[in-house]
Amino acid sequence: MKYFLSKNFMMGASAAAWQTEGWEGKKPGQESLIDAAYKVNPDRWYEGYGPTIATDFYHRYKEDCKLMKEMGLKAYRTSIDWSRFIKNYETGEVNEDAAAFYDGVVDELIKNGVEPIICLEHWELPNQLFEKYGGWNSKEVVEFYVKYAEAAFKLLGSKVKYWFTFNEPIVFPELAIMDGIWYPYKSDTQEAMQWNYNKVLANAKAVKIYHEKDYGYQSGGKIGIIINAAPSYPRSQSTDDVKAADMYDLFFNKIYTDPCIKGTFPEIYFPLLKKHDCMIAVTDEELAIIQANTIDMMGLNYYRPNRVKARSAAWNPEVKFNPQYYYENYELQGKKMNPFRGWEIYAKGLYDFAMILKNEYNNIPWLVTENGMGVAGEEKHKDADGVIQDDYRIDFVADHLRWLLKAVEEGSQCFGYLMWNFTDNVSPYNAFKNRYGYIEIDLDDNRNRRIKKSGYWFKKTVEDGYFEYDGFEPVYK
Ligand code: BGP
Repeated sequence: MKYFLSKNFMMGASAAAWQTEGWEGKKPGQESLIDAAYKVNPDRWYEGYGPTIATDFYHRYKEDCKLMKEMGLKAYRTSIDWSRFIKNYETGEVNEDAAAFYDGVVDELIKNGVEPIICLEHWELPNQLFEKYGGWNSKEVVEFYVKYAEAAFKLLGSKVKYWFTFNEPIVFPELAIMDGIWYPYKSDTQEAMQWNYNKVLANAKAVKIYHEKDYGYQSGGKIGIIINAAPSYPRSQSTDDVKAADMYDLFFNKIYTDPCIKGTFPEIYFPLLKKHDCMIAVTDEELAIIQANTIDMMGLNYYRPNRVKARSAAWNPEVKFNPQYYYENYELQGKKMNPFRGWEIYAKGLYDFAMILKNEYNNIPWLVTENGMGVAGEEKHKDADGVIQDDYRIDFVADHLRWLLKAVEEGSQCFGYLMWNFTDNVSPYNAFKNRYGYIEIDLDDNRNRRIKKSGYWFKKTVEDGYFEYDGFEPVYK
């Protein structure tokens, strides 16, 4: 069957500064929290690879922009590395070399016909602000972020029309502060919730400046936030399973989508935190800022659905509160899996979340800012010419796109699809284990770039304005 893309539909790809640039050009002390995570424990990163060189985008961005043009990419999202861009994190003074680099990247994208989409924080919080102030636990850091955001708007506002304040702001609080999986390996739900809240506040303050000052909003620029939200499916329709799914939805979707899109937190949220002795520092003045400064568009990173069920055992009262108090993860039998990443593949989830945005979030304009498939050992899929035959990725993208197009047909205001990633890239901790790109990065050959079969599929799809898909089931092994 043929699926048609409208002319203005933004077909592109996404990346992040820290996952591509490498550390070249960074001055001593200019490291981000995720850089620090690697420095502290390189042993926990797959085969020791980390952000040090990454894809060497810092030196090779012109080559990458040329490839984008060749492939017909309409948009490319990346981030500014806050820890690189700002010289004095407290005053917001800019590092001129870094400014020249980001200016150069944006110019190069535009020169190659690619719309630049810029995110201000893809976990590149300066490590100095973490060490001195406790990172996003601190309201002072909110103010430092606002200064940084304004410096970025000032530099690039006349060229960049799509801005995002944060990428997946929940991930660091969740994995590093609440669940002790990432550095700094904390297990403190209250602090994690303060990080989340402070990021929502920082988002609103950055939106306010972008809207009120003349950095491009008046001439049609847009600002939003990227959230890794997904539908929360209960195991069954029983009251307890549905409640578990609702609570999951609250703690992992709504504490961002509600305040950022509608201006208010769900009514039950603060009372719940109080009930569990986890209440955070919130003022009426801040809540008023959040209410008055909502986003223009949303970015959705969708990889997999959330499946939950009611807990079968009571919470251990000696363990401090964690949202898991209310749910357990549910393993759906027979689910389609990406075995390399261990994530379920469920393309219809994208349609379902599009309908949630349409029906419960004022039908806000949005785009898919990430969706993709990380696969290990791709070199074994090379053909005689050395081109990776990643039919599984074509299947993944086509299947998600067709569900997305169905949502658009039904009135969802989705205006684009950015695949993760343009090239293979460094993942947190998994480093180069699972490959995500339309373009291969050859680690054994000077990080050379080679377009995969999916990249040619992308090019043809953009040129033709449609793709054909019959829902074949590729072998993932
Ligand atoms: C998202 C992040 C990306 C990217 C992606 C794939 O959560 O925004 O930075 O890494 O997931 O996940 P991973 O790299 O962990 O496989």
